[in-house]
Amino acid sequence: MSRIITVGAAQLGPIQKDHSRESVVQRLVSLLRQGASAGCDLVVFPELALTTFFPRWFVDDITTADHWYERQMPSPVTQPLFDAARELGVGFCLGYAELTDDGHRFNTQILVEKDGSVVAKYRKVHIPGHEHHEPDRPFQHAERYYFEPSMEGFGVWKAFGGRIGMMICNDRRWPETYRVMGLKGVEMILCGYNTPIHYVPDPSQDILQGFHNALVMQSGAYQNGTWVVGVAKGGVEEGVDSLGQSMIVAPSGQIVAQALTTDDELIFAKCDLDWCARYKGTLFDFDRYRRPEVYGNITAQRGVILD
Ligand code: CDT
Repeated sequence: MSRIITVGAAQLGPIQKDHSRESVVQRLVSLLRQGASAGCDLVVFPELALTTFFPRWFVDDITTADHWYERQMPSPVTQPLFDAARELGVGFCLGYAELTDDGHRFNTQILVEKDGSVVAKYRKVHIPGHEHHEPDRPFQHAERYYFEPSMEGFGVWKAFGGRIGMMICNDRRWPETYRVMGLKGVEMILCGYNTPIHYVPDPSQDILQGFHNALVMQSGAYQNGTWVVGVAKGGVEEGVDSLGQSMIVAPSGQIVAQALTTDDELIFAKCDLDWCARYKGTLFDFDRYRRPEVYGNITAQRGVILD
């Protein structure tokens, strides 16, 4: 038996500050149409896929940044994407900045079914970067100023014939992200990212960005017996070069498709969800082999405690 999801990773090239939402939505619809032609059931877009990566700039009054956030989804501007999904019978996953009615700001990703209905919303748990203006940096990474961390944690939803989870960018570097979803039986994790090549706190990591990106997603996939779909917004955006290398990773940890450019580019793969059982039922048979009784520190403490 096999349960196949044909999934597309719709990498985006840069979105500059002056690019309109309308023009970006057109790019997304074009990628969704390419996905439909390739037989995709589901197309995954990057983190903050509607705008430039605005946390690279600091503003003293956060309300002057409100225009980067979505107050409703769908909205009149994003409706064409939902209409295209329904017309084509292709679902999608979309990252955007969310401003709630009661003033909360989240880095959010939604999962939309083939009929254009929203089936799940995930808000980023691990918020990287800094809270305050750091004027000595060549560019800011002020996500901790612009977004609050989700208290809802990681969900897994029954959709597209399988168990689908979501994570956003920095979440992919933390093994707990995958394991919490692994414990809910996840079979495919969808992840959008914006990863500047230059890591200001330690530039020695710059040449390793691609390696680390693959390392975390391949190990997370293998150790939890799940597909992982990682999708970049890459290229030079407002002078900041960001990683491409979007990829689809099998439960074996093998990369089955990878983007070659740092531009708008669709890659896709036929993903057999039943492949997950080979790992979940053998080496990573959690119920048989895990030892939660000795893992207490993982949830009891945040940082290192030296004896
Ligand atoms: N968007 C995002 O989470 N980016 C981070 C950059 C490194 S932290 C400054 C990432 O983990 O890729």
